[in-house]
Amino acid sequence: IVISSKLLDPIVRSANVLLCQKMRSSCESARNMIKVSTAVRSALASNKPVVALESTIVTHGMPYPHNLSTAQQVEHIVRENGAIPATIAILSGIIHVGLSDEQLTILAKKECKPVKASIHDLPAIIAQKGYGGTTVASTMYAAASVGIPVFVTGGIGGVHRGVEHTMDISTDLTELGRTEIAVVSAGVKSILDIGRTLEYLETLGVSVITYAEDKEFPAFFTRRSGFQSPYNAATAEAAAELIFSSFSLGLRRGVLVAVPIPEQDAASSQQVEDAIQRALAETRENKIKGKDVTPYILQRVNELTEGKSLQANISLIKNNAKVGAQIACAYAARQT
Ligand code: PSU
Ligand code: MN
Repeated sequence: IVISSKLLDPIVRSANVLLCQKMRSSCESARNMIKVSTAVRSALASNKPVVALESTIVTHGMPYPHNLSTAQQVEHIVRENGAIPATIAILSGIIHVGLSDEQLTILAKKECKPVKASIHDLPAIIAQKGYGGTTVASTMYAAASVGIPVFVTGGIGGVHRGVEHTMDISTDLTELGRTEIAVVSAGVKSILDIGRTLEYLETLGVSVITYAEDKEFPAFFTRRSGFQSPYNAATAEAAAELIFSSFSLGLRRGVLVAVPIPEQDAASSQQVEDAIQRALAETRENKIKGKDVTPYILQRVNELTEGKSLQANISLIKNNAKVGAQIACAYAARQT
């Protein structure tokens, strides 16, 4: 039997509508736990482009005051490029979507003792009315549940090197496999096993796109990882088109957009690699495990490269903010 796509189209669409309604009602109780700022709420209501931003980078990814100035500059770049920024974090047990400058400062100073809040940490932090910097996974969850289509970060978590001994695979990947949002990042840090991370994303059915003329998947601090993405998009419009078709199909998965760091900002790969090797050895010697692994390595790599990796980190996140805002604008235009 051949079913024409014309016939199938309304069926798929009505199934999607039903699904969305179901998702909304099951999220009803989450509404009291998620507070959307006025600016973000009105942008979403009028279909203006919104870009979600994570906050683990503020609470655990960078030292004060670099974390605060970077977060403020990133929000500024999103605005300059025509979108509304929605930084997501947990304050007094409530997930905030869109932070005031005052709230951002409270988190950046870290006196409120914010915890690294991934998906599995949310119940406890909320129950205990605590503070948290949301990871890629929990930011995806919060952003998607209020209808934000694009999210910008520095780098996502992935499959760790030595996974055969530790089983350490970031829940960021699991979330990409089940949450409908586009994640714009500079690829995956070489503190992780990049090849296995890409394999795992394929298993989860996540579309991975390199934002460049070619398909080489970037390695966060450097432009090349030696691995290929299955797809690439050279313009914001092309990326938005792909995101639009993923969402329209109702695949209910994320799309990963990997943006190579600008050439002039890339760190020396040998220096970073040496620092990573040393930091990894230290995590084994000092028995650092679980959620502490990523923040420990990030901090040590920064120390060992005398701040060079931090500088590269700041430049790439700013570049991602620009690209992400442009994609959000193209996506909003595509929808109307
Ligand atoms: N990778 C980076 N910088 C980061 C992180 C990852 O290059 O700041 C943070 C992100 O918030 C990411 C989290 O979601 O670490 C992943 O932690 P884990 O591997 O414990 O899931
Ligand atoms: Mn982990």
